[in-house]
Amino acid sequence: MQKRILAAHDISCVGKCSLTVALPVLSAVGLECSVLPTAVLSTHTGGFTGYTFRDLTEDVGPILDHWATLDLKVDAIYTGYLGSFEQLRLVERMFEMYPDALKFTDPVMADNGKLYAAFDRSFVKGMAALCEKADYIIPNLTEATLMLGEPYVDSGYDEGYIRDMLKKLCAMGPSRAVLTGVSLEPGKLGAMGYDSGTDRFASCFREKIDGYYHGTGDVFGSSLLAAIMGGADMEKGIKTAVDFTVNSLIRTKNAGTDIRYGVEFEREIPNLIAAVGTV
Ligand code: PXL
Repeated sequence: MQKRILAAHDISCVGKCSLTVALPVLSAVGLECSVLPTAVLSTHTGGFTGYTFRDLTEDVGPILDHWATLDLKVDAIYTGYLGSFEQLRLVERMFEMYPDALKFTDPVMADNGKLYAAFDRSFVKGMAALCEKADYIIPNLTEATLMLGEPYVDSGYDEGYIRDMLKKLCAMGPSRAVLTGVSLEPGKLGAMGYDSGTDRFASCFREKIDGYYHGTGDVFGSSLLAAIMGGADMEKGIKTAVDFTVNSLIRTKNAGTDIRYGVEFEREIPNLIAAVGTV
């Protein structure tokens, strides 16, 4: 039977990120991607001004009420950018509705040491509480330090620091955590993860592509979830997602695309399908 993911993220109409990345990436490997749109924006909030923002919090409760009347089989819940503090509670309710689903949470709220435009410190606490209930979390270094109440360090750390942070993230509740945007040597960037069930770390690093490309975390997260649903262990999942992300970034850079408009991942999809196999 086809596996179903429920993806709770915003729709940014222009500037590829969140649902406009999760839908094509998860669908391409044969997964059904059902959506819970958290907000509709004319563009994402990074690098643009004057964007519209329609918070869909009022619709989320009734959507979940309706789903509760259906006999939905849900294999994974993928949460990302949430439109309001209240939605954190609603997502927890969705977690409770589908106890057997893999709860895969990207605590989207910050990057480069800074919270995104729509969020404040109280949201960080709420997101940390949601992560406690998830099975698999994929924060970047900024989000991880915010949730752990530690100062943000953007360079000069070592592998021990990252391993320690991964263990602390798993101690919050999830059995697996992957940190993105990790750099242990100049010119290299990648991700490192920890599986507390097997007590094993996994990582993959590639050449650092200069420039801050919006939506990169969503390209990574969607491809990691695709690989996991295809049966990959953490090591293979991280490698698949880092390769998909970096190869897409190289295409974007070579095309000279404005970095705000997102990553050119579409033409890398055949390689992702080859890596993941049939889900
Ligand atoms: O890619 C993360 C993201 C998702 N959705 C919206 C955003 C951002 C990052 O800025 O603004 C609306």
